[in-house]
Amino acid sequence: MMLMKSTTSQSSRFQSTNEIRAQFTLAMSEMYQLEVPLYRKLLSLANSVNQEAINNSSPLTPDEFRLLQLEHHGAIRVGSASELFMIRRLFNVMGMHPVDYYDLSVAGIPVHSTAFRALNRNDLELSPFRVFCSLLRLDLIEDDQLREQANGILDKRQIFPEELIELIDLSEKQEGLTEGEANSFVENALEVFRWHRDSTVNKQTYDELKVAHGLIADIVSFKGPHINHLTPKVLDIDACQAQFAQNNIKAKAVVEGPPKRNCPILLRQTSFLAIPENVIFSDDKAGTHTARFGEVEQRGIALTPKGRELYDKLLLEARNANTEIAYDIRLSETFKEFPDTYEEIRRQGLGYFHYTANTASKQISHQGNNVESLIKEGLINASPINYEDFLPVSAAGIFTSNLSSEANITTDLETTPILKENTNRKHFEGALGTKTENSFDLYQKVQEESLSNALKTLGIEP
Ligand code: OOG
Ligand code: NI
Repeated sequence: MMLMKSTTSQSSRFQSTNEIRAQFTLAMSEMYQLEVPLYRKLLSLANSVNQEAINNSSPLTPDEFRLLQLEHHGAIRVGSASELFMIRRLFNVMGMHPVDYYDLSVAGIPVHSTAFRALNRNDLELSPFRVFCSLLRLDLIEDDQLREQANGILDKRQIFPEELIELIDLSEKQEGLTEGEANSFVENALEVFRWHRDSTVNKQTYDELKVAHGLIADIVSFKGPHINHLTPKVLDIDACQAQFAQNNIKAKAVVEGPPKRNCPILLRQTSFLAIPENVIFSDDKAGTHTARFGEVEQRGIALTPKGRELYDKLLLEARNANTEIAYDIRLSETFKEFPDTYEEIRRQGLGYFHYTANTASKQISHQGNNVESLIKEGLINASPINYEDFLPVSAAGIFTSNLSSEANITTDLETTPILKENTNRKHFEGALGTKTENSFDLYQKVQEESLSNALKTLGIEP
């Protein structure tokens, strides 16, 4: 068992939430490698790409290397408000809290989502695992009868083992779990995300749900919200994409997110396509279901609202530009407008930075607290803050690549009706039982606190 300090105050008789999350990540990874053997292959590809990248640049610290070996995220899809409510309580036991709201219905995908993750840098560094969690929007099924039927099926299912519910109650009551309780919690939580090849519906119902939308069939037809992918971090995602092709692994046509840059921004992702798995329907008919895949991610600096606005604008431009030109070329072209040095990104207020005092050069000749001149004088260092969240357009791309072809998706993120989004968010947060954290606020807070600490260290009034 890894030894980890928790930044949250907990009595020592309890496991830290970081430890429970780390243990859960390992257990999930082992389970998924057994369930989806191609994922095991992806892990080994990711590993060799990372080794190669490390050989070609500066070596990693042991801690950076340890982090690289761990899955950074996974995703699940739940069917009802009560399932989402309990999932929130489940992740809370592991120190994971809902951050941001993603309305994917604007991209023709009948879900809305959040990501459960640790909130502060320390905790994320100790155990980075987060879960992108989507809730089905049953109201988007047009056929009244099918909607009622799906509702009835979801109403009847219980995805959480009794023992797990008791452990979640206990953890909330005593504000933590002992080592023994935590082991049992991880074991039981794993059951929620396990694959079941026995479908709860007959073949005809499955087919009807699938015609309505591939995602609806995936969410409604099974005993629980099977984990649908896991995602390790890679240091060179383009090399990974090339490796998929070289190994004859069918992958997404394009890497989602920004282009390759000197100063990576936000998040780039690609995946191997979902594989067909054998299922047995409740009428004993055999069939296949295609929903589960493997993904890799590469992360860069978190952007401010101003930086994000520029990112969204350029991405849209690239998507709408002359489609006779290859997408990655269009993307690099349009993103030339986005500054590609950290200095410019900082000066234009496009990204978030973590500030530290450089006490070695403490020859305070300095007057005033102008950050730019403090940096120029070498009194303060600024390092980029890593983006820890997701991107709705990319997520929509990941969803669509992994759905069967009959699903009729239209991507139209430009025309998000804001009022409607607010109503949807209210419903989502109502089901969740809490508001989602705003990631901009979280990054802003880290930046502000680091700056005020740096100034204090230098003895300068903020
Ligand atoms: C989630 C897709 C979104 C990502 O990395 O953007 C996602 C899903 O397929 O359920 O995981
Ligand atoms: Ni993902």
